[in-house]
Amino acid sequence: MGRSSLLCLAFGLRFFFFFRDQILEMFDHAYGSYMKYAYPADELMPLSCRGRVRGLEPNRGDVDDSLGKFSLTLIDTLDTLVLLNKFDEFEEAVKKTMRDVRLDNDVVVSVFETNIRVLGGLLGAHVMADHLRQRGDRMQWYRDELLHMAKDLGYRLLPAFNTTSGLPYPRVNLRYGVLNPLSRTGTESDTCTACAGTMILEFAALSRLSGDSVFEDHARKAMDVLWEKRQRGSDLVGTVINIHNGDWVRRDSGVVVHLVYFNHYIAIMKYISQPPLLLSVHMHNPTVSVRSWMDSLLAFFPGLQVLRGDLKPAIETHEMLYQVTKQHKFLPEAFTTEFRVHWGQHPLRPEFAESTYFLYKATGDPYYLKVGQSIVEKLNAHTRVPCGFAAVQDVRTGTHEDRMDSFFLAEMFKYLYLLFSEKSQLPFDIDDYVFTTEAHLLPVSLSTTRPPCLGNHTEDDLFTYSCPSTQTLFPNNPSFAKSIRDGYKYLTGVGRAHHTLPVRVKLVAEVTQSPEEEEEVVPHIVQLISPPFLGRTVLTAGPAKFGMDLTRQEHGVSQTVSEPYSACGPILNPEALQGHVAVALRGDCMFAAKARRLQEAGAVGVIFIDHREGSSSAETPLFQMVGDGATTDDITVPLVFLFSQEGAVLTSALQEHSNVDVLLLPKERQMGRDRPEKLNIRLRLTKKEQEEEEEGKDASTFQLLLEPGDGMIDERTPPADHCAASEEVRQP
Ligand code: DMJ
Repeated sequence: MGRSSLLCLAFGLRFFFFFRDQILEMFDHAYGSYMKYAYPADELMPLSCRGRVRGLEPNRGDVDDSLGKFSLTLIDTLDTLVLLNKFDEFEEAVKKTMRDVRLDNDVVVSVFETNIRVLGGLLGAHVMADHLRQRGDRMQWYRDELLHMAKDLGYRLLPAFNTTSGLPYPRVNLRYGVLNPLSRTGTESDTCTACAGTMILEFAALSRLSGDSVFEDHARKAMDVLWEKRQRGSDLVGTVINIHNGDWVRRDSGVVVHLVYFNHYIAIMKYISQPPLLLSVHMHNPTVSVRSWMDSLLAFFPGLQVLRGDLKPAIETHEMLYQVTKQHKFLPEAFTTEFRVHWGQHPLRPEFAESTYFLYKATGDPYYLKVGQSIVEKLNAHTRVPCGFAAVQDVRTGTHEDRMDSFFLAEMFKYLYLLFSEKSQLPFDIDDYVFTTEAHLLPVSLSTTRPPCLGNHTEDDLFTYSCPSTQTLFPNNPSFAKSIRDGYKYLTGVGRAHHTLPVRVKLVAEVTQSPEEEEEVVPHIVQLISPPFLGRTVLTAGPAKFGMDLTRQEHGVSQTVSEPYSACGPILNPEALQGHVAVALRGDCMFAAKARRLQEAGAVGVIFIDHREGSSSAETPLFQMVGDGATTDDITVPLVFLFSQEGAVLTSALQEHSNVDVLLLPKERQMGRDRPEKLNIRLRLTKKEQEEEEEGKDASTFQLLLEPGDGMIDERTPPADHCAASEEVRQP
């Protein structure tokens, strides 16, 4: 080995050790804070430095259904302690669990959350305790107490399956079950698909470890019902199902549905995956996307794709997610297809770290260590507080929320620690275990099914190389992952994108807004100038980086709404658009594509209106629309963007008055602001109209005269004393 290789190796090892130590220190801070300030409560409130006890804190709705007064965070953390080689702490924590935790609580809990966090936590911890016991140096006193607790909990969850269909109720009372009059639950009629279909992992493990098949039988039946209810044409399932008759309540289908049978996977790849995006579709009409935003939970999917051996889309989607974290620091709970924040909360979710770990395992590409490093650094820099780590209330402001969910300890630290650990540094062979939904570790040997790598592949099997192997997937091409990632480098608009993406749905950043960007966004306006607005209604607008440069010339004409409103298909009302400014809804396709189509149809400008309900320029920073990565020189009409509240002012004006004349121009050139005389518009009824009016006819025409005078222009809503000019206006 040459000197430079040795230096690289030494540097690499130091890099590894440094981050592993840092992760251990962070874990100690998080777990130590929970034990010190919160235990035996379910969760830590890291800002108040105390435990969250259900009933004593303001009710947060569904999210509180995870809290069963069973020291949730302690149980969820048990097997993490073993993985992190904290055996003393594990032994102590198991003893505390046995001594303090009660399951017979009169509390209504979520069946799904209790299954993945508590049942899964107890099973994972039992497997670890058993492993240590068998090694012979620890836990010799252990008598399967955790497995007994798991079985007890399993029996407490079973009443949920007491429905005609076999699909479980979403909630259960730990003491009274579902149908007991004291249970305070059992009125629900539907549940989420993942809630019904993913119980099988923990329930089957419980049956196989305890020897009692009742758990597996019930969970399998629920899974079979979902399979029966799948849409046969697409092989997709909806997201919410009626537990009594098995009818779909919500037919949108997305990857947050954790049911990924082979056929479902194929269907997801066919309809939902549009690398790098994953877009929910309608299960019966799967070529139609049902929303234009993605939620952060989908970040687990690249990891699952790695396990499926389907690396390319995994790399693409993960890279897209990484770009989003670069723009917003963390994955917001929901973000649009244009990578803007749809819902800004970030409750320290682990899915992105999870996928990063699996991609590193599959590719060995140090790039993923860098991604891990950025996760660690951002957690420390932006979420660490004196009593733990606090969720982010809004990634746009960085404000904290007083919560540290148990999955932060159960999952985040496992995946980060594994990412920076050599196999030999782990207390067991990690490849002998599967990760549950909550990252609890169950032995692969519990499975009676054939190992996936030995399956027979049919010609239809698109993913012949199950189980990732860098050798078979990209032989002699160590930069395979990089070559895929490079196509997504500027996806979110941080940096520049001047290339076409090799993806089914072409998508690059359409907006620029982030602080990293070099250009300032010049505020524009849409000024309504025809009667009765007379320039007093001024709507703040965002400019476009392509199309007519409005800083050089302004544009004024009346407008018409495009058909279809999204302007993503053939334009159906070209006659109406001729010579008018078109109004079109944002979403479904690129701004540039809409503009091109409307220009071709004869529109002389386009006002885009945001599709996110309630958005406004008062609350959302303005951005600049950019092109689609290809040349936009052919687009010559002026383009501006209105948030939906401002858009609503415009569309209701259009509804009331068939033609509304507008000016599109930079805000600093607003008509009448500095030069009021220029917009002192007086309306005179023509002589003809006066005559007709006298005859009782309503056939008003207007004559607009610009006169020097004392008229003043207000923004949006004029005060009453500025109505003088409009008093002369008659509605047509
Ligand atoms: C975890 O509790 C589980 O991974 C669940 O399936 C999804 N949500 C959280 C983590 O975000």
